[in-house]
Amino acid sequence: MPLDSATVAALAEQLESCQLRARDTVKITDAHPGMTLADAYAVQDAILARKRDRGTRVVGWKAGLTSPGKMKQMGVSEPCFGFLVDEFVVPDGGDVPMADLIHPKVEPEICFVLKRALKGPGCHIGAVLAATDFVLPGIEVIDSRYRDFKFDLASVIADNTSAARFVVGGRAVAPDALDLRTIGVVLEKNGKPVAMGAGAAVLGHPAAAVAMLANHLGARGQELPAGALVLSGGVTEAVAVEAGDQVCLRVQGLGSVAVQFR
Ligand code: 0L1
Ligand code: MG
Repeated sequence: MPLDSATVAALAEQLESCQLRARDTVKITDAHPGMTLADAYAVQDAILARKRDRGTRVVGWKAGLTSPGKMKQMGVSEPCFGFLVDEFVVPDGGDVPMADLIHPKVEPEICFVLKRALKGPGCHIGAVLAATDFVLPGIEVIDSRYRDFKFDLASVIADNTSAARFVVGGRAVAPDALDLRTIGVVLEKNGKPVAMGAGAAVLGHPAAAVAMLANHLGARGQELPAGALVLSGGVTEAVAVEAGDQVCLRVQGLGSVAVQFR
């Protein structure tokens, strides 16, 4: 049975409060086992509305759970989508205070910046590549608000797909200068490689994740505007970090981007 609007608002308040105070909670489907994915996106929308009411700006979108490694790691079977706001931005080489987060992990991402709007339905890899101004490397810092990162798909969607921080940097390159399926990524922690993979790990082609996101938004009467930044999903499993860790992502042809935790 769909959640009523008071319950959606209460769950948004609960999850956003956990994010802002760096406190965890049990997954919300424990109390609401009948929650649908539409309910989950309604909670996510309500979290965004709370942030917008405080003057927070949307600066991008993300696809999550887009690689077999991530789906297996988290025990779910389909991608999910979330928003990125200004409070999540970390400059390249910047610091992330651990006190602001619960149990962060990092993911290597191929990021797209659009020169033209993209609107589903019917969006496909070709449309994404034609609308992309450039791609660049990014590190997403995810921080599930759920205890021990234990959730199901509805719970994680409501929790804005664990979005917490992100950093983009490296070289911005037009997508036709690269083969995004075979592009190699190496994620290093404290100077040692800890995860590696190729772009094809993201739904066969990272642009496929952007197309899915555009189709998801299109079904809700929304679009990705010109200038949108999109994180297309972790190329590898996520890697846990702790205070003192330095993380560097190197992407073939796109240079590197870094972040540190203190
Ligand atoms: O960006 C992601 O792939 C994360 C999606 C949410 C699942 C998780 O917290 O690992
Ligand atoms: Mg991600």
